[in-house]
Amino acid sequence: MKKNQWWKNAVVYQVYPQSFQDSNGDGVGDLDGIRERLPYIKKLGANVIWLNPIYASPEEDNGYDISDYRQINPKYGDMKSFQKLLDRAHELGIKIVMDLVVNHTSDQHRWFQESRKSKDNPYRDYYYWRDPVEGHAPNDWGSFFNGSTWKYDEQTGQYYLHLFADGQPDLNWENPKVREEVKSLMKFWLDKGVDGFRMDAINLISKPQGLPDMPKPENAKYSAPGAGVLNGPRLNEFFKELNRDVLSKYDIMTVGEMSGTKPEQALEYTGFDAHELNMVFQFEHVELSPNPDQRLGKWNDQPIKLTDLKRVFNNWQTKLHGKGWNSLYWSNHDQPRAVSRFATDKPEYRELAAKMLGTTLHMMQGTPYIFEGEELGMTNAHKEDLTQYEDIETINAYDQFVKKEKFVSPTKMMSYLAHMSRDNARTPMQWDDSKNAGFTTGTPWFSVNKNYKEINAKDEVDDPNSVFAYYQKLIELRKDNPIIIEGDFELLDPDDQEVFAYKRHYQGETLLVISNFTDHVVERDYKVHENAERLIGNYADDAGKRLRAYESKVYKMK
Ligand code: TEU
Repeated sequence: MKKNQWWKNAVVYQVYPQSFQDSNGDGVGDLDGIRERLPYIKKLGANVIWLNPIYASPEEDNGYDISDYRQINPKYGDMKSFQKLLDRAHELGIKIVMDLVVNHTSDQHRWFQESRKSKDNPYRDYYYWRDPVEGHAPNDWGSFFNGSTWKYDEQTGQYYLHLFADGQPDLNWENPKVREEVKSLMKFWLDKGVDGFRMDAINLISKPQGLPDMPKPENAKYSAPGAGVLNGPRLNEFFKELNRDVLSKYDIMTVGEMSGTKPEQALEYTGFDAHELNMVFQFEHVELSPNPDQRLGKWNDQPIKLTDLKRVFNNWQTKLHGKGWNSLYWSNHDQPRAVSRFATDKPEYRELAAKMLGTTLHMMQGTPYIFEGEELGMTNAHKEDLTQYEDIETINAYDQFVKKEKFVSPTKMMSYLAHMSRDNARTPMQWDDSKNAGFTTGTPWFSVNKNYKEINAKDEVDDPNSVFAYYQKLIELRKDNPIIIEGDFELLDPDDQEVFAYKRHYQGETLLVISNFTDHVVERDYKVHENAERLIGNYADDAGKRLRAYESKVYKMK
């Protein structure tokens, strides 16, 4: 199969199906709703959609707990509506990438239902079952959603492993039958014509041999989630097998979701000669926030330090250049909203800040991912009450740190949630200023952000000064400027705590990207040539060395 690496030129738009567009008034987004909105995505200029899971699921973790990989969750539609969506997208020149969630299944999946029946069931070994050790769980691993990764099952007197919720038992990839099942379901979707996979938590599939205890943070009962389990011993081998037997036979793209991964490891997986995956989602920039205590994991309410952010991007940009491929993202369904977290959502600066972040990221090397609403500058939800949250990670964390351990005060924890909860990203798409922001005519499954009258697509799509119009232009620029796709990366002034500036070089051209991350004026001299062309900027005019609040601009020079 001839491969042209089309994914290098792609811009991906992430659709969180339940929150995108409801077409039948039941309050939940659906596949027909997405199809109706394809012209919007086309207008933005993105040419690939990543769809979060739409498969049958009891939804303990918003669809990341799959009970049947070959069925569509009825609340989203059926296989016919899926095929119609795929066909229409293809007609418009938009590809669709599916979420592949195969580190674990739902406990309602037929394999697990069989597996738990008896120790000699043919499916027993599809999962990890272990005897209790001195009346306790087999090891000290901590789950991503708090507590132990082991759950005791009365029926056979053994524990099963779940790195996420108890309803998400981990598949045993050591068992070749499991790998054959995964390959078969991948082919099922690829044969329908889908254009690739975003592979969920995929660097957790190879567990360390013997499942040993892992070091614990001080005073903690369990090891940190994923500690010692990420990027396990057989990961490269499993990827090569998937590539050889399935991926290489189709003209598709793959992106592996891989927290805790360094550029050196990413190169093993995405290196152009590796025959594994096309790119990974690394987590280093989204895990930078200062952590008040190791036990708290991701929970905090502090801004990141710009010098740290620059260090991380510089490392990825330079180490992968010419050898592997980066994915570029500020936000997704697991992260808070980009403006709220990396800049500001204060109304007077929000639009400037959203455009500034867009520029900073989209001028780097790699495939950009835009999470629905990011192109409008949508913000965190600023919820004030725990009952307004629904995400399992958020609720479990509150239960553990506030209620069980009394380790964090309720007020402080609410502040952490407002800053970091995944629910900030999951509020419905803001289409217009009508009731429920035009997302649904019914009662939305999750409440709409209160600011939808000020921030919505209807106001933005035809306004040449909107965040939407700015993102359109950023996407357009990569079509006419191969330097954005191919150029190398040079970070300027790594110790500057206010401005993120870098250069790209390609075939005698230089791109200079300048972003002021502060809300005040700063002066910087980057020796911009007189004949430099200003390709884009978030202020109407150019004030030269004076950089205004959240100002961002890009020059092209010979
Ligand atoms: O996320 C995997 C993952 O690494 C997350 O646990 C991440 O660290 C966390 O969400 C940050 O807050 C994937 C999916 O993207 C996520 O939505 C699922 O909950 C998870 O896998 C389990 O399938």
